[in-house]
Amino acid sequence: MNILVTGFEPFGGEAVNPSWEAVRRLPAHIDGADIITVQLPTAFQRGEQVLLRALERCRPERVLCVGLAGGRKGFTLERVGINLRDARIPDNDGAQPEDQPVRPDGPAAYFATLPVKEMVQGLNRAGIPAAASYTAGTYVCNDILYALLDWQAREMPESRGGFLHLPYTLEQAAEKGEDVPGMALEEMVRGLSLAVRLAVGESV
Ligand code: PCA
Repeated sequence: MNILVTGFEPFGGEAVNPSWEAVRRLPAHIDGADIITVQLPTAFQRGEQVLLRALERCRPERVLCVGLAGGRKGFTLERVGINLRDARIPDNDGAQPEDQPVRPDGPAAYFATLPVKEMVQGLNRAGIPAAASYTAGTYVCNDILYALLDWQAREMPESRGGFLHLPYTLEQAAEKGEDVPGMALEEMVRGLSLAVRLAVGESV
């Protein structure tokens, strides 16, 4: 069993992106599964290119893409990717698509195929605040989730995929003001390792 776990490069003027900081700290193996980690550019076009190349190269049985959702409280496991690009800010290549589809001929949405509820429950049981989410937004994270699920549906329907949004780190949150939620990076790494185990465990 192999699982591809991706994180994003920083964007929107931030110095770090906790998603890549957590992903790059994962071990190479968890519960007998090989973990492949890849950093994605936070850019609509290049992000998809890097993802699709990794998918074709590794043909992973499980894929968990991870991104930052600054302002959310805990981990959020996304249940759906929608066929829409509507960027509030330019991506790292300066592209800012508005009201455009991810795939002009694709379905309106794809549901994540990882066991979202089990993952949320498992995380909560381990003391990591986590919830299911029904919107991954309309920026690069949603784009990547949609592109992933579209590729899996066509090329590798037996594989499973999903998306995890992380909150700000404590340092990022503190910079933004007293009401902004954050989580310690070590806690994120612990939670992400468990999320990977839960994503893989279903079939073992
Ligand atoms: N978060 C952004 C894109 C990259 C990231 O980490 C998003 O939620 O779309």
